[in-house]
Amino acid sequence: MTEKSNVPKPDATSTPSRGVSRRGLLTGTAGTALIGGLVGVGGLSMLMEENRARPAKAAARDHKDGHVPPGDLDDYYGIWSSGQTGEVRIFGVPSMRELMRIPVFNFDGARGWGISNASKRILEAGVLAENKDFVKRFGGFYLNGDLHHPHMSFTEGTYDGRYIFANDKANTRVARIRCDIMRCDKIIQIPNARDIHGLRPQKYPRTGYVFANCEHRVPIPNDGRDLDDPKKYKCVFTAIDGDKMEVAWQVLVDGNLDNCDADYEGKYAFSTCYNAEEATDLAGMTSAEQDWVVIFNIKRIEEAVKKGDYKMMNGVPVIDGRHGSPYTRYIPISTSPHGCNMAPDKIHLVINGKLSPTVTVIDVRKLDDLFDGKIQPRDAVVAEPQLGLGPLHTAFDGKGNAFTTLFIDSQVAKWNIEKAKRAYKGEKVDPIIEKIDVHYQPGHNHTSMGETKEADGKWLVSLNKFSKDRYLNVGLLKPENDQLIYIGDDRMTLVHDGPTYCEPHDCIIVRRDIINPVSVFSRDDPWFAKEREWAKEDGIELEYAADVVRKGPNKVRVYMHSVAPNFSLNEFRVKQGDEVTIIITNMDQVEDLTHGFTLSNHGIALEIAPQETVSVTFTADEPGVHWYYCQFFCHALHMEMRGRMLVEPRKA
Ligand code: CUK
Ligand code: CUA
Repeated sequence: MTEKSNVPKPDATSTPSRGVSRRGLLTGTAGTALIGGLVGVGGLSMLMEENRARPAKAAARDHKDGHVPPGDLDDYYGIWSSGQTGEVRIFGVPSMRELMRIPVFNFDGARGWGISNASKRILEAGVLAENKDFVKRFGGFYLNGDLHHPHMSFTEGTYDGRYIFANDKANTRVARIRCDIMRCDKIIQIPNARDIHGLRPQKYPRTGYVFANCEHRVPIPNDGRDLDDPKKYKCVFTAIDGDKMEVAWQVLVDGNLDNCDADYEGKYAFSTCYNAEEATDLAGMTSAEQDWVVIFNIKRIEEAVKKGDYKMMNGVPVIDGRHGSPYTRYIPISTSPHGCNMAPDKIHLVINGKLSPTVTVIDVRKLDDLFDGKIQPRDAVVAEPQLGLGPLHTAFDGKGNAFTTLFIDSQVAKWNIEKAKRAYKGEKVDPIIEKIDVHYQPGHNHTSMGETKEADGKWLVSLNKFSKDRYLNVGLLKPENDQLIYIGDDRMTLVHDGPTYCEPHDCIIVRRDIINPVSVFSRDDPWFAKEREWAKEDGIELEYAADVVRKGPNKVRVYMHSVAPNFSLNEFRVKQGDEVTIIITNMDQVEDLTHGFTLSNHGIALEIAPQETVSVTFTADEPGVHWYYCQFFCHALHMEMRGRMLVEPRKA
């Protein structure tokens, strides 16, 4: 049954076609023509169009001092993690302006993330069957995350602008963000693993695999067995198929895995590996002198999967890659190494010592011989310069130099890879070129395009864990301090301090031509495939809908669309206890004309992007009048963009 609303459907000819300007749109509909007369909206929007039309001067400037004048665009997208906040943030580099946040492992009331059906489908899919009951008490998904490592998909050794992948250490998940719409479209929880930490995409030939490290060892299956027998706990390295977002295979390892990276030939992946002792306390984990970097032989592992040399565990082929396995090699490194960074020269892998003042440089061209037994593991090491205290992560300028954060020294050391190799051979040469103070205690650092073959050596960001006295005192918790350093000439120059909310671990800096997001949804986007299915089933045209469709005694679907400043239904009627699904399509077609749908006292708020269809499902428990309104300021009559849900009491 379909109830008709009292709001006339706009006829097709009054709906503006794609490419129409905001001014054209605002003056083209009956409602806005009226408002134009009242408050001069037409004039205002014309002014906005003129403002925009001013040519951007970004191309002409080099922004060397980090200053991007008002109206200028940045040269790079900075993709920032947010640690325990659980989202991904987008910065402009070099301005360090925060441009946007992408909710992923968190709840976001502005975006309706965790409220809309689309976001819930994604979040709920990111829970393994064995944990479904457990997370029910949170509404069916985890409410927190710990997102350390956001990295873009690669094609042939450089960023390709398709996806950003990120880990959640808190709940053992991996997420994917579609760069065209800048939204998270998939989350998976990884079986057989605990607490995914290091994450890097395959660089060549393409991503392909997303490699993800299990950090904390547990029994597999973790069903109550071996509680008191930590020697039997296990850790796996996971390869995820980044196109399907499914686990492709896992490799059982000794120790526990920390950070990882991949080579430029598609042959090897690497992980730093600590706790060779397989202990469960700090003293035990650091008692031995030595841990490893584990080398994974991708071709051999793929062959093992093909020929069946694995155990199926929780639906995933698990290969035994512990010591003595043909699929891995363990190169000894001083105890508790941390960062794992492949250089853009495609040859050198840098392992950061953390507890040791050194970094270890491995020549990946020697790894074939290592796997063939022609050399010993340490023979792959070609340099081990001593840089300072607490080396955590290394970035590269593409000109043979490396930049290593020194956590304890609060410095970044710039050093030369060739010189370090000569020093390792015994020549009297100092590989360190320069050290710069950072404020304070840096973790990750990153250079512009630095983890790709297109590293351009312009910018370095040092992500410092403490800001101490660098900003106004804001109380108990201080911001972190992300510092921007110009590295395009002989000296490192600190140009900007940027406070960040807890706690970005890592970032990437991507040339702006590589990322090209859309401003308006395509009407056939899979993002709202489910809603299209419902509409088809109900014989509704989403784009012009103003319908209440009863699906059963306790089930109602409410379809509407929006054109600023109207919802096509300014009231609808349901019965107390109905399960109500509201499906709204934003028919505005100009960029930046986002609407919202907030239903008061129901905990419901949705973002509705231009040409997007959004839905939300809830139970109308409370009889009475409930206003819904648009919460994104979209029009001079934005405050009037609202309507009423009338809930009839159900007679007992
Ligand atoms: S880890 Cu945070 S400083 Cu999670 Cu990449 Cu090294
Ligand atoms: Cu639509 Cu405010």
